[in-house]
Order: sequence, then structure tokens, then C-alpha cells
Amino acid sequence: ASITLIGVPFEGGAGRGGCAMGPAALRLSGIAETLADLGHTVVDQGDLVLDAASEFESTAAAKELPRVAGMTRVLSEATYAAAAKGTLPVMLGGDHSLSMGSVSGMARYAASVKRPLFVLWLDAHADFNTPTSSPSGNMHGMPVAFFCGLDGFPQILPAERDLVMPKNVFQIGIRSVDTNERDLIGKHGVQVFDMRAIDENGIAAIVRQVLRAVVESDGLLHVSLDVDFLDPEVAPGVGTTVPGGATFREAHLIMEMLHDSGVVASLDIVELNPFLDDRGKSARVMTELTASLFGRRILDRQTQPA
Ligand code: DIR
Ligand code: MN
Ligand code: MN
Ligand code: MN
Repeated sequence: ASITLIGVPFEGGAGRGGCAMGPAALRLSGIAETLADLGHTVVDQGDLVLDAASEFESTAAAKELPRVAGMTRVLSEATYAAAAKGTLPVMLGGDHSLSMGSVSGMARYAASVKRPLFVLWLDAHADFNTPTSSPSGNMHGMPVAFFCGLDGFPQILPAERDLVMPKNVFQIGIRSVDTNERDLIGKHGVQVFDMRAIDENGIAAIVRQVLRAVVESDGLLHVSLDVDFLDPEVAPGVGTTVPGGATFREAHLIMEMLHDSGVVASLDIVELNPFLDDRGKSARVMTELTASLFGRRILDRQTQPA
């Protein structure tokens, strides 16, 4: 495939600093070279130049809103442009608020080719808060609600923007959900597979179910990978660790199955905080998983049928 790397050195949506160094750490871990070695054409377009949208105000309910809004606009355009020219955009984050932009850009692209967009959200958190529901005001906890078009956000993108249907959002690895957020998930029908679902069914059965839904409706799949999806022992370099996360093997199998499916159209790698990492360990893990998503395999065989 032809891959566009888009650096998003943004940490305005997180409660603490450090994620802005994420793109540099991912590059240092060799992500571009690794993908090129797999036979892909890789263009690293560098870091986006980000600017605040000054018509907004930062409030306790939506912290750093001007910066988040400015980033969302720039990244939404960049993601759409990369997809529209036939490449597969890979976002090097940056905190998870960046998915407000990347997924909105992909929703626009999917609509332009008349295919539904599905989102696979790999995270400890559902990120389905709105400025009204959020207990923290940190916008990295809100991107899914934003790109699904929930009420409570100011108008950051044009009113006629393309949205993602909540039933097309599949979340895996969830183990920390706020009280109001839980009600919103139920009300809107986001498809959540929490850690218990992984323990009870195994990761392969869940991923097969997700991929079947995408393939049956000829959809495009955006994958959003939060470092805290993984257990903190596997990936400590993140500001919001939650114990009891996915193992390296579970994450690895997801990536291999995603590659075999051929439906992945875009990827976010988010919440890597190099300031909190252990000698580049988490950056390396993210690059390894990305390599598996783009076709690195141990033996030359396909995923076993169900
Ligand atoms: C919490 C934590 N649900 C919030 N969110 C995230 O602040 O909304 N932490 N995304 O990584
Ligand atoms: Mn997240
Ligand atoms: Mn998270
Ligand atoms: Mn948070």
C-alpha cells in the first residue's frame, strides 16, 4: 500500500503534558523504515503545523477548546487529502482528541466513495464523553462522541460534516467508563467489548465479529489504537494507565487479523507519552504492532477460519 505518515504533536486534549513528543518517539523507533521494509511506499509528511481557533474559549467543561478545535480542522483536512489521493493515512499522535480530526476526515472520504465508515477503537476508555457529561473536561475523553455527532459540542467543523453511526463503532479493551458516559453508550448503541468480553470469548471471536460487519456492508475501517489499550506492563508510556489491559499477544493477533481482512483504510497511534516511557519500550511496541497490521507475519499463513 501507499502510506502517508501524519505527525500530530498535540497534547492539548490530555490532562498532562508529554504526548506532543509522541511523533518524534515513533519516528525514532523506526516506524517509517519498518513499513518501507515490508514493501510499502511510505511518505512521511512531517508534523502538522497547528494553530488555535481563536473564536472559541477554553472552559472547565472543554479544556483547551481553541487548540483542540484548531487541530481538529487541520487534521481533518490532512486526513481527507491523504485518503483522497489513494494513500492510507497513519496518524502519529498526539493525544486521543486528534481522532476528532482524523475520523471526521475519513468519514468525509468514505461518504465521497459511498462506503460506510466503521471505527475500531482499541482503548481502556470509551472516550464517549461530551463537554456536558465529562467529569474532567479533558477532550481526549470525547472524540467518539464528537465524530458520532452527539449534542454538547460547539461547531468546530461545518454543520454538513459527515458523521459515524454509533452502531458502526466497535470498542475493544474497555475497562474505565464514567457514570454519565455509560448512559450515553447505552443510549446510542456503541458496540463495546470490555475486558470481560475478551476473557470470556477470546479476542479472535470478537475481531471476527467486527470484521464480518465491515465486510458485509463493504465498509472502510478506521483503527484507533490508544497506548493504554495494552496492559501497563507491556506499554507504560502513557498518562492514563489502567491495570488489566490487553496482552502483547492479544494485540498482535488483532493486528494480524486486521491485515488479513484488507479493510483497514486508516490508523491512529495515540497517547504515547515518551516522558513516562521506559527507555522507548512503548514506542517500540507500537511500531511492532503497526508492522503486524501492515503485513509482517511469522509464518506464511492466513488467519485460521472460525
Ligand atoms: C476519562 C478518562 N474518561 C475522561 N479518559 C481518557 O477524562 O473523560 N483517558 N481518555 O485516557
Ligand atoms: Mn483514548
Ligand atoms: Mn485511553
Ligand atoms: Mn482523561
